[in-house]
Amino acid sequence: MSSGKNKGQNSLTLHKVIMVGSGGVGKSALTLQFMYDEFVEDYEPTKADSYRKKVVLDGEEVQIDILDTAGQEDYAAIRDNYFRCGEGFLLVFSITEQESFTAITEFRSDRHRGNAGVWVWYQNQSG
Ligand SMILES: Nc1nc2c(ncn2[C@@H]2O[C@H](COP(=O)(O)OP(=O)(O)OP(=O)(O)O)[C@@H](O)[C@H]2O)c(=O)[nH]1
Ligand SMILES: [Mg+2]
Repeated sequence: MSSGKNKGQNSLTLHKVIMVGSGGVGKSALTLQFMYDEFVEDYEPTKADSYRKKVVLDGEEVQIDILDTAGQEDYAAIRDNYFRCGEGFLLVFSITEQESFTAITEFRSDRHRGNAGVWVWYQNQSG
């Protein structure tokens, strides 16, 4: 992740990561796995949820702020508001759903060209 100039409430460096991808590809499942080491089987479409966790990164204790966005188009307006503040983006797609890969590819190239954040593609096995 980049410069780390943001500071959290208790002065730890804060890194902002945004989960991006179509509805049902597994963004929330991945987020909850990272946060609580649990796999959630139920599917409840997300509007927008945020999480914060302390981790050690390159020997330094930092805070990771994860914004789990909505894949469902019904919530697109809420979701799009958040993208500006991202520092790192995890682009999630399902290996069983070609359109979910097309969606993140278009998202990356059309709407956020020039964003200096870190972009990571993640292939999930949803469905
Ligand atoms: N088989 C399988 N199921 C998965 C995997 N990841 C998530 N799921 C399931 O797929 C469904 C949707 O997962 P979510 O994590 O809620 O999907 P999402 O991307 O957050 O969806 P939205 O919030 O609507 O954008 C849930 O029932 C999960 O349990 C996976 O890797 N394999
Ligand atoms: Mg979700």
